Amino acid sequence: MRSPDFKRRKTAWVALAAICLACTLSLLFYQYEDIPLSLSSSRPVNPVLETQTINDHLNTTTPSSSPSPISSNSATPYNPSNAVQGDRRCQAFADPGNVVFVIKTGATEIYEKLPTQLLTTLGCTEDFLLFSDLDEQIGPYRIRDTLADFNETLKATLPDFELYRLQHEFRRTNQDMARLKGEHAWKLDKYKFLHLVEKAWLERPGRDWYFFFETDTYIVWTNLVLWLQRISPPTEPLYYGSVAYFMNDPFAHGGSGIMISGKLLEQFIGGEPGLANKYDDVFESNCCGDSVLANTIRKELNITVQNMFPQINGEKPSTLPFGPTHWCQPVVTMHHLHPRERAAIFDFEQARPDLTQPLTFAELSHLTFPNDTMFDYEEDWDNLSNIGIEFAGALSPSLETCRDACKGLKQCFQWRYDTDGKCEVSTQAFRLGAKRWPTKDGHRVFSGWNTDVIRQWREDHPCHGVKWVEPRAPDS
Ligand SMILES: *[C@@H]1O[C@H](CO)[C@@H](O)[C@H](O)[C@H]1NC(C)=O
Ligand SMILES: *[C@@H]1O[C@H](CO)[C@@H](O)[C@H](O)[C@H]1NC(C)=O
Ligand SMILES: *[C@@H]1O[C@H](CO)[C@@H](O)[C@H](O)[C@H]1NC(C)=O
Ligand SMILES: *[C@@H]1O[C@H](CO)[C@@H](O)[C@H](O)[C@H]1NC(C)=O
Ligand SMILES: CC(=O)N[C@H]1CO[C@H](CO)[C@@H](O)[C@@H]1O
Repeated sequence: MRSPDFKRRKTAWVALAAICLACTLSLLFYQYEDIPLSLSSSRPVNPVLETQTINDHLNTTTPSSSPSPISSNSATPYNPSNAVQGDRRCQAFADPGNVVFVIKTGATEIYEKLPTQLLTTLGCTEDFLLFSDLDEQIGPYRIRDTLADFNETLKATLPDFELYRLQHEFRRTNQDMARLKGEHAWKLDKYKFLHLVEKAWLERPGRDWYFFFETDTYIVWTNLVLWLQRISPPTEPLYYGSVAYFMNDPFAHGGSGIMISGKLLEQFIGGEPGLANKYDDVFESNCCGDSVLANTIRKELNITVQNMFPQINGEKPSTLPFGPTHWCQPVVTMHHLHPRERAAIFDFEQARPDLTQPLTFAELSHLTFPNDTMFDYEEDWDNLSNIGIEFAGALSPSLETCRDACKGLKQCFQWRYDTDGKCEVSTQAFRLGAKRWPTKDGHRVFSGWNTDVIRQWREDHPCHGVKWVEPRAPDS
């Protein structure tokens, strides 16, 4: 059941979301203005838009004839008025109560990314913890500075903490911190990981599970609850995630979500703070905080991450490689979602006939590749095809020969042609990809999909039951 202040919270967030939109829009007009930073590093802070100006976009936009594939399930459209009656995900599964949700964010991105996270993924949770790099109160939500107890000497001297100091100055002088967004925020982020884990445990000790993720992580709530039912209660120290490597050492990738059992944290953190401070000086030399977390768990407890990929993964509907490797498994997490992409998955979930059934990649593929309105050709689009095609006599192919080469292959899902004369295809998976605007020097990319091949493959591969991923050693 919802707490009585849920409606109030929701109203507050709708208002905040509106304010954010207004902020973002006004920010767009500042993008090429010099940002008056006094960061000691010479690198400029990234402007809001990475590549082109708004005017460039408007000028080159041509209306697409086919509908956007990322839209609500057309068979059973989600009626927004349903939202008033409640979120169907929560009706299917209430919060099991044995897991602590821990969200890591940063002051430069929080107003852009947190509202939709709260309105979608977190809509069914009873309890969660919000950690950032600045103490803030946003409406009813308290956001903690994860780095409050970080070694003061290091905090005052490490170049990576320049942004941390600057954020306090921006607050004092009432400036918009979203303008500080970019690589500096990413560099500061890694220092949070151990304090994050320590604070989560000390604040909510003794729960079965601790699930750490970020504001741009999407969690399929119903799948998460079904997964937790399968693995609870944990009787041993467990550390699950999507495995990545740094210097040959495996770690659970943070943006994909990291699931750690209480049994592990009990041994790792103990009853009082101290563990995190012990390792404050090791972060600077490591690329990533999630890697430091893995190394520290291994050092302290001799426990290694277990791989849950692709159930836990770092892609999203437009970049997922649908096919043999991503098909009958349930999708629990996705990463790098823009707020609108998040809303589209939310609607897709609400429109499912039975939310108590696991959502597989196969089913999710209908969000990006709807049976009837699939993309078949797009100009200025990168479809992430990745197998280079060589033509006889080292001839440079044309767009047509590239397209025909794909049609001639046995199972070619899609092709991509670029104006350098490169032709690439994909035979192992179908992926949507994204708009890719022409570069200033006129380089363009074109993409096409063999929709019949995709439809046929989908029909030939129905899922008989759901393949839950079993935890496995990183190298297996
Ligand atoms: C927009 O397109 C027109 C006509 O193609 C061109 O003259 C103009 O320079 C373009 N503007 C920008 C900002 O690229
Ligand atoms: C902070 O780090 C410095 C440099 O590594 C170290 O000398 C100092 O003892 C640390 N302070 C605390 C309180 O741990
Ligand atoms: C760490 O664990 C591995 C495998 O579980 C074991 O072979 C090894 O002996 C352990 N090392 C220590 C120092 O306990
Ligand atoms: C998808 O389309 C194909 C051919 O157009 C049709 O045979 C098939 O039944 C459709 N599948 C679904 C799930 O609608
Ligand atoms: C993931 C992937 O394959 N990305 C490719 C998209 O296309 C560009 C250029 O065409 C490549 O450089 C990327 O590697």
